[in-house]
Amino acid sequence: MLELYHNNVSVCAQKVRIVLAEKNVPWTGHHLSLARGEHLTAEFKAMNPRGVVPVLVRIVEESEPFGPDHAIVLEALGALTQVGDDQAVPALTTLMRRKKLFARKKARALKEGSLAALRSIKTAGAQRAIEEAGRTGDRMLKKLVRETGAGT
Ligand SMILES: N[C@@H](CCC(=O)N[C@@H](CS)C(=O)NCC(=O)O)C(=O)O
Repeated sequence: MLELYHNNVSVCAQKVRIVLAEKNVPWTGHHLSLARGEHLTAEFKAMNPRGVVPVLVRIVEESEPFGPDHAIVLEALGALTQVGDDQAVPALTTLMRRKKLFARKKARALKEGSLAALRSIKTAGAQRAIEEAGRTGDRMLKKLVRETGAGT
């Protein structure tokens, strides 16, 4: 299940709620009062150091990328190209190493998306994850890393 940290009057959060509704994606919400500064607590900033809403979490970690959530996970991978730091690297690493019998096409799309996101993130951690995948990944992953380069 996706979790959204949001606020009722924040237009930024409303946009995300609209997309989730349009796409019929179930989610649970955590409402934060901006007036009371609930977005400025240490706990929330650990999740989003910028201290702003909305924050949509667990898309990549807890969705079913080989099942009904495949398309939304691919979209999330597109968004993760914008992250610019190491936060998403562990989730992307796990995702690109996932395999499933008889789901070759989906596996390929997920691996390609994860690699593309890691390449755009461009940090040393992301770079290491790609190199490691090229050495120790499954056959498909190694091939994709070879075909697209390690991103240096
Ligand atoms: N596109 C930005 C927008 C986030 C944003 O600016 N959110 C506003 C509400 S619309 C916010 O949380 N403001 C609280 C504050 O600045 O203290 C993001 O998601 O990073």
